[in-house]
Amino acid sequence: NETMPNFLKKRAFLTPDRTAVYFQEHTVTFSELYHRSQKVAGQLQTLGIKKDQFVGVLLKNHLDTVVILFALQLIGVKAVILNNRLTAAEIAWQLTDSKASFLIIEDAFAKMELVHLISLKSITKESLFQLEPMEQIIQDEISLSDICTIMYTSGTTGKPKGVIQTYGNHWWSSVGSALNLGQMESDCWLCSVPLFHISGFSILMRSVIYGMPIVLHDHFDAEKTIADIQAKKVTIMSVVGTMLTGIVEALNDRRLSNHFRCMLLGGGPAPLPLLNACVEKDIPVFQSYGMTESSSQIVTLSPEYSLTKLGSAGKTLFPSQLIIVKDNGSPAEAGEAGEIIVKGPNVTPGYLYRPKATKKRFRDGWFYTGDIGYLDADGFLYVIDRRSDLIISGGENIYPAEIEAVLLAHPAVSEVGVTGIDDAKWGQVPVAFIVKNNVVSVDDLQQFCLNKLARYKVPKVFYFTEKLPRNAAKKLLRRTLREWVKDIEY
Ligand code: S0N
Ligand code: AMP
Ligand code: MG
Ligand code: MG
Ligand code: MG
Repeated sequence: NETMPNFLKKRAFLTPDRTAVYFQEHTVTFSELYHRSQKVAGQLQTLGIKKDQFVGVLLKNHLDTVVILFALQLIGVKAVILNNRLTAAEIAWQLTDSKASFLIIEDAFAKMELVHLISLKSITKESLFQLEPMEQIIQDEISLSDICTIMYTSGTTGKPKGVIQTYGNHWWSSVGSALNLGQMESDCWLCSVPLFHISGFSILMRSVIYGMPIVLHDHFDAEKTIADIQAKKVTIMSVVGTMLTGIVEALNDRRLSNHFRCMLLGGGPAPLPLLNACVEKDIPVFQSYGMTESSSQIVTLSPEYSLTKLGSAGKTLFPSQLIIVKDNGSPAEAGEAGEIIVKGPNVTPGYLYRPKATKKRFRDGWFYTGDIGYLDADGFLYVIDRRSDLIISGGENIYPAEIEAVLLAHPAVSEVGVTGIDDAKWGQVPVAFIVKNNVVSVDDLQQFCLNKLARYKVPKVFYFTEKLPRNAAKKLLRRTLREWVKDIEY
C-alpha cells in the first residue's frame, strides 16, 4: 500500500510563492491556498467531520470550492462531488446511496427542496467559514489506494453508480497527461468546465502536482475565455465540443495568442467540421477519449496528427493500455470494430458499494467501457459508438433508460422510447417517442420531467406515435428509433 505526501501540503512546501489560482479579482499562491484549506480543515473538524467519512459537496466553480475540496483531502475525507445541474431528487438519491454523513452546500443552492429530502446534516459554506476552527489534524501522508473522490455516472439500467477515484488514480492521470502534453514552467490551465466533473477536478489535481497556476471561471463565456487567454497568459484549456464551437464563433477573424498551446477537447465525439475550423484558425486541438472511470483522458491525439488522423481520439497515454475485443472475446485486428477495454493506474478500482456492477465491468484487470471502436494499423483509436445508447448534450450524459423510466410513471403514458437527435449547439439532445393511453399535452409531459430530471435531460421534442418498434421479445429497438429520428425536422 504505497503512500505519498499529502499533495497540497507538499506543493505548498516545494513552491509556496507560485500562483495556484486566479479567480475573478483574487490571486492565491500555493502557500495561501494551503493555509486557507488548513483553516477550513479545522472548521470541518469543529463540525465533527472525520477521516474516512464521505461528505457531499454541492458547490459552484469558485475559489472557495477549491479551498473546500483540498481541506477535505487534508483531513482524509472522501468527497462525493455532486453535479449542481441535477434536481433535488437526483442529488438526494446520490447522497443517500453514498452514505454521506454530511453535505456542504452554498447559500445559492440551500433553498432547494433538497434539504428536506435528506436526513443527513448539511451546512452552507458561508456558515462553515464562520466557525471557530479546531486545531487541525492534517493527514501528512495519503495512501495511493485511498478513495479521494466519488463522482456519479448513470448506466443502462437507470440508477447512477458512484465511481471511485483514488489518490493513485488522480496521480497517474496527471502524470500521464504531463508525459504526453509536456509540462512547462510557463503553463497555465484555464478551467471553466465544472469542478464537479473529472474534466474540471483533474485540472485542480494537475495544478498541485505540477505546481501550475489555473485560471478558474465560474461559468463558460467565450469572450472572457479569449480575453483571459491573452491577459493571464493561459497555455492550456479543457473544453467540450459545445464550448470550442462557441470559441471558434466568437473569435471570428481574430486568432488566439501565440503562447496558447493546447485545447484539450474531451467529453464526447468531436464533429469533423469543428476540427477543420480549428485547423483553419490555428487553434491547437488535442482530441481525447476518456471517462469518469479513467479519471479523465486515457487516449489523446496531438495536433501534429490533426489532419492525417482526423477523427481519431489518438493513442493511449503512457501509463495505460487499450485493446479492442470482439463479441467472442478475442482481440480485434487493426481496422476491426469491437468493445474498447482499458487498463491502467488511472482506472477506477470500481463502483461504490456495487461489487456486482464492478465485477460486470472488469475482467482480468481490464475495464470494459461499453464503447465501440477500432484501432488503425498505427494504433490510433477511432470511437464509433457509445455505451448504452448514451446521449451526450454539451458534455453532459443522458441515458435514455433514465428518461424512459420517468416518463413511464406518467399515468397517460403507456410506452416510451428515448433517443438522441443531432443538434448544432449541444451535439445531441434527447427526443421522446410516446404511446399515450389518455389525453395529455406536450407541456404536461415537459413539466412532469422538469420536476424529476435535470433540465438538460428533458426531451426537446415529444412525438406521439401509435406503436414503438420492438423485436419478437418485445424489446425496444433503439436502432429503429435512431432511423425514425433521421426523418424528423428539428
Ligand atoms: C456547455 C456548457 C458550458 C453550457 O453551459 P452554460 O452556457 O453556462 O449554460 P447555462 O448558462 O448554465 O444555462 C443556459 C441554458 O442551457 C442549458 N444547458 C446548460 N448546459 C447544457 C447542456 N450540457 N446540455 C443541454 N442544455 C444545457 C441550461 O439548462 C439552460 O437552459 P434554460 O435556458 O432552459 O434554463 C455546460 O453545459 C458545460 O460546462 N459543459 C461541460 C460539461 C463537462 O465538462 N463534461 C465533461 C464530462 N466528462 C469528463 O469529465 C471526462 C472527460 C474529461 O475528463 C475531459 C473532458 C473535457 C476536456 C478535458 C477532459 C480531460 O480529459 O481532462
Ligand atoms: P463521462 O464519464 O461522463 O465522461 O462519459 C464518458 C463517455 O463519453 C465515454 O464512455 C464515451 O461513451 C463518451 N466519449 C468520451 N470521449 C469520446 C470521444 N472522443 N468520442 C466519442 N465518445 C466519447
Ligand atoms: Mg450561461
Ligand atoms: Mg458524465
Ligand atoms: Mg404510465
